[in-house]
Amino acid sequence: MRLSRYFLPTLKETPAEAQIVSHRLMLRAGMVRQASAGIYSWLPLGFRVLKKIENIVHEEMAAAGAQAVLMPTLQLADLWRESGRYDAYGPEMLRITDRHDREMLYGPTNEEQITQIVRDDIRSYRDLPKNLYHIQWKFRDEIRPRFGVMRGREFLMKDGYSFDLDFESAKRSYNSMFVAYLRTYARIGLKAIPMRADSGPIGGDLSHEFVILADTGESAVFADKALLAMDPPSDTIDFEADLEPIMQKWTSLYSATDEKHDPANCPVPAEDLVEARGIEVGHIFYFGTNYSEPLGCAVTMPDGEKRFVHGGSYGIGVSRLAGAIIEASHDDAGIIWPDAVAPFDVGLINLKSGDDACDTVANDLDAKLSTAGVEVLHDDRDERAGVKFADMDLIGLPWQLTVGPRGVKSGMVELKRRAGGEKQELSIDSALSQILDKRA
Ligand code: P5A
Repeated sequence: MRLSRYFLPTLKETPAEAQIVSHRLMLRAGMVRQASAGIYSWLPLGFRVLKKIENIVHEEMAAAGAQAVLMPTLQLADLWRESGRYDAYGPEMLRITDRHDREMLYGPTNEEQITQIVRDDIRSYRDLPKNLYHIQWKFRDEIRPRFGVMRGREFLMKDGYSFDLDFESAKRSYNSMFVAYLRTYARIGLKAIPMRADSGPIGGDLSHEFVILADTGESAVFADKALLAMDPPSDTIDFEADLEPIMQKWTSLYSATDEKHDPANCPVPAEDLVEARGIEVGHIFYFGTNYSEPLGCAVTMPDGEKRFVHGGSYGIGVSRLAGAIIEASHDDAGIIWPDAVAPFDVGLINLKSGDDACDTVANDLDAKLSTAGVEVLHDDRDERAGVKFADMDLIGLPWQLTVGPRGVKSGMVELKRRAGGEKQELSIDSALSQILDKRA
């Protein structure tokens, strides 16, 4: 992609309305623009990151046996009256009336909608378990939307729902999502810690939130340092196997947010306790028959008995993650994307666009990398070197490959790794093979 044609409206000035670094950097790097309070448009660079995160989520959900669907954003108020949440949800719910005076709402979550689908189409115990999810926009009329996409009113969530015959089977579904979440965050390049949580408006009696550590996180978290040192479950994990041992391993070590942490009763000695700041990037719930009973979602057992299904729901804050990654990975110059979610792999800088020798080398590098499947953002603009380097650092692509008039004479280019900042003078071929090797 040539930067001269790309829509990348970077800003030099720090926008005054942005209080936290991810919000500032997302605006400055031209990733998002605010449409109204807590509602954002995603521009090309930001949208690419969102899609990268979504792809990882889709792959990990598939590995764990969940199936993708797509439910609407608008739901019928009557469905929420059946569950009893229409009134209980309060002013956070955006309520809408259509031309026929039918009351509707912009979904803040989809427990009711998915339960209706399963209620209408699943009749027999033989059809369970099922695990269905979608990635869809949500709306919650937060009283104080802030921190950009981290606490929006409209935000993108992966929300999944499991349906099982009994607690044991539902716990297996819960465990598989727990493990899938650990893997998802690890693949994105984040260290996520599970914490025992309250279930809030979703309800139920078993719940964990997943918190990533970042100095600028909203809440204080306390954890056994051994938990922080744990490696995520391997990517060859068998989701058919009993995952309870992994679950136990991850939940037996102490972790708590500040609301739950009681220094007087903390089981971890002070020298083993880490205090950090965190951002909630996921939350999972087991709520038994809380939705299936009021909505009448039951299956017929072999003896003809009707049984209400046991449910769980599993959320990942997809749009929040874009901000959370930046909170966890940036420096004074800008964003430092983890390779897995970077909007492009390589920023190719031509220091002297219009110069034949530079253009030939830059175009050739662009073509070779692109052919090899490397995503290149090629800065072919007629701008000063300082502007080009500053923009590249700001948008944070993992590699910067610079072609300049002095180097090309002797067939040399400069390769910089954005994380760490090491620079190397290399021949064109070795620069290419370094980038390709690192990806392999
Ligand atoms: C689980 C899936 C639920 O809604 N129902 C379906 C359950 N859980 S949750 O904790 O309320 O939300 C799941 C994740 O969504 C992100 N999130 C937000 N992201 C941006 N702005 C918001 N206002 C917002 N609210 C929730 C969080 O990452 C949360 O863990």
